[in-house]
Amino acid sequence: AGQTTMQMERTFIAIKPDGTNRGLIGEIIARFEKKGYKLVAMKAVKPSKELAETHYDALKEKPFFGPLVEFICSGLVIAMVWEGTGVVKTGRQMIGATNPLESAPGTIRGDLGIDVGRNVIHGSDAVETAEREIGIWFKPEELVDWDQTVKQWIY
Ligand code: RTP
Repeated sequence: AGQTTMQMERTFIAIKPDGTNRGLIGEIIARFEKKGYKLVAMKAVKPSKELAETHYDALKEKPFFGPLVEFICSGLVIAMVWEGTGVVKTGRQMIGATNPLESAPGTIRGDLGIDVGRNVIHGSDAVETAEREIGIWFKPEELVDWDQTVKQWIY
């Protein structure tokens, strides 16, 4: 009785090397925390070429694929899984349009960037994509099962 074991929606969020270099890690995490989402996994990695290529597999025919992979592997990435109602779609709204020149003020890219190749952050574009990306970046046991009871009334 009581608590159901319903699996909440999850998304994969990554702060890209430009974001970590510029000292934006705390700012970005704070936005997801304050919105009311729950952090269930996080790690700092300098991705291998294989990891970056797998992650961006859908873009492998694009002219910017090589430079994109090289950029993602060039420095520190903060890989995270965030959980909560509508987190995939709302996370994308919080991130803003791919091109920071077109993303609205108030969004992460709209507030913090100007270059499409250096757009600070990645967020999964669909629930299925999120599941795939979480599986690429994390082992199942790295997803933390923890209780946010004290703050549950916020949600
Ligand atoms: P992301 O996957 O990183 O959240 O970005 P997105 O869905 O908004 O954009 P997508 O089209 O999937 O592109 C992935 C990343 O590739 C880089 N990109 N560069 N014209 C270009 O040089 C170009 N276009 C896209 C961006 O870093 C983009 O986030």
